[in-house]
Amino acid sequence: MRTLVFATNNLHKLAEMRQILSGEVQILSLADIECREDIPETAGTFEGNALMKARFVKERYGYDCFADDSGLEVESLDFAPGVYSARYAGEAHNSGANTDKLLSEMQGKSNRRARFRTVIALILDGGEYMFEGVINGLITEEKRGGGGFGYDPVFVPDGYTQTFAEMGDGIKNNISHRALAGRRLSIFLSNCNA
Ligand code: ITT
Repeated sequence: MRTLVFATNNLHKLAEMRQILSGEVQILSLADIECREDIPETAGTFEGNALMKARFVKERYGYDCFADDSGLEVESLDFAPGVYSARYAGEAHNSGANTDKLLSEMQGKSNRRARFRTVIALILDGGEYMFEGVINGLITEEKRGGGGFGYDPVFVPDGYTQTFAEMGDGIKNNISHRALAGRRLSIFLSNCNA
């Protein structure tokens, strides 16, 4: 099985991606390669940030790797918080505060459509590749459920009645934006092996 570093400091993303790619890619964490730095992500797009994180690890640590930049885009908020999802309520990266701020900005809005988007940047054998995953859904009026992370308690994917935080990791990791992008990565890697 191929081994790749996943350039993330978000342990929830790490656990999800290990489940999504299980049996296909062995994932090393930043702790496994003794990278304890705060990786800059100052680009204005998911694509730019994902590439910045992957290049940082490749250039400083030498490993082929991939990074995920992701976030929530809400139609009636002009697609905010977008690339600022992790720090919507400030630099503390506090999920509870971010979600509270989102619900408060959404008060009184009748259009509650939103989407989660993930862009994965892969650096492999000298090449750079991108994979995207999107899932559409609705923002709830209040938080529901204790699973997942980030904005999961306020997002109900289309075709479901439960939030990502209510449905459990097994379902979320089968249908989420990260699962879709991860599956594209996985297909690419298996074609490279062929
Ligand atoms: P790394 O940059 O170290 O990977 P991060 O948490 O800072 O970790 P991002 O910059 O990509 O990651 O920000 C993503 C934010 O978007 C994340 O902190 C959540 O607030 C939100 N988010 C992304 N995917 C999510 C998901 O599956 N469920 C809930 N919230 C999610």
